[in-house]
Amino acid sequence: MKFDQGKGASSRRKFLQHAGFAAGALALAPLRSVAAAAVTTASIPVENGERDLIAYPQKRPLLRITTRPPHLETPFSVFNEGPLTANDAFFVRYHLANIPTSIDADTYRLRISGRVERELSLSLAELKAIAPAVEVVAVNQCSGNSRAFSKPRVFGAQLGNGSMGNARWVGVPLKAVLEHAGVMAEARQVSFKGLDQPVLPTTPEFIKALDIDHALSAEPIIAWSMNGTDIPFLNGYPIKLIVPGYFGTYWVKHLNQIEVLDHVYDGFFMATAYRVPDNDCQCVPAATAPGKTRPISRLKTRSFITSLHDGSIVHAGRRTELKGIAFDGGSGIKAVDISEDGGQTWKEAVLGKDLGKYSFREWRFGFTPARKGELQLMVRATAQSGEIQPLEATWNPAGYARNVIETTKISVA
Ligand SMILES: Nc1nc2c(c(=O)[nH]1)N[C@H]1C(S)=C(S)[C@@H](COP(=O)(O)O)O[C@H]1N2
Ligand SMILES: [Mo]
Repeated sequence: MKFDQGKGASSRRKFLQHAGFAAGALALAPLRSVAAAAVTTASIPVENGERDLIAYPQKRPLLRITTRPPHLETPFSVFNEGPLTANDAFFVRYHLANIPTSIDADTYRLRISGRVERELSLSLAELKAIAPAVEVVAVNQCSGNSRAFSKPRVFGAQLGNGSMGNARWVGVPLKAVLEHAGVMAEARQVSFKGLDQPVLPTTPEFIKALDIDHALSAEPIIAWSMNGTDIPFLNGYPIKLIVPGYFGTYWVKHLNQIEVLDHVYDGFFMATAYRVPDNDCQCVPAATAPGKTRPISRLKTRSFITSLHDGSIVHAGRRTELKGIAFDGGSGIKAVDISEDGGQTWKEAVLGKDLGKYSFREWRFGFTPARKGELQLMVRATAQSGEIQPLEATWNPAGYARNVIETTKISVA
């Protein structure tokens, strides 16, 4: 793909046009031909689970959920490659069809306004100079990850388990930037907006907000580096808000406007969308509507087997090494357990290297299946916070924050 990587004299990023992307009529042909050499479809195990595998610029073929805007999922096998998700395999999600197709890093500005002592308009160089860079390995997971498995099924993008990824992010603390601007005493929330725009004036802008205490905590960072290199265009180049432990909806891409507010932000993507039932399980009885809701926030504890999938075959009497990942909303993983008997008894897996409490934690488990036949393997994580995955799936109308104990059905031959 011929596009400017920003390594030359100019750091202008302009590649979606080369992919035929900016054309109003959506020139799919070049995109198809990119992916043609690879497998062209894949599926997730639900009705209507067939997906095209499409390669976008800087991306290997990913599962296409929608085209305009691009919404791509990571094929699940990628999560067996290691605890960090490669940039070219990382999922992509946008809400608004008018996404940037060309970004000039030299003229890019991040504006900070609202209830601040000094309004700022920072170049990327000025942003980087505000404070020493910090690094965090953190999971970005879409609120609707695994939504397609909701029963009864729910409206929204029918996502499998691939709308998540784990990366090493480098940037400056949001707190340092806000303090540079000088936060006024009446501040209650901080809102964040990126370069993407609605096509129609009636469509709400994608703006997210964090409470002031959260925004001024050590957690959120404004990052420019992902796994040691520039953030891929579709993942938010040149800068993206990283909110470790929080669902991906707050991780605003192509971040260019920060506003300190003296009130709770009430735009569509906070007040209407991305809300969960206001109770401990964030759930309601299936097919009912919640009374009170609140904005979705921290990730729930999850774990997956990555080395085997439904239909995998292992051999009786032969040792099998299981491998997988686990994560939670920022307390860190305490234990991962495996059950071979439908959840009656559990055996502890061995945890892999600790990359930090916001990261995927790899785990391994060796076992020797005794009998031939079908075998259901279950994996369950317990977080340092004490949170443990439920055996029964909970339900909410948007299919958010799924975290039921996963079962992988394999055959022993
Ligand atoms: N500017 C912008 N940032 C955004 C969004 C968006 O639509 N526009 N979507 C959010 C949602 S819902 C998710 S899940 C993550 C996905 O991040 P990724 O595309 O880098 O994987 O981006 C978040 N940041
Ligand atoms: Mo999302």
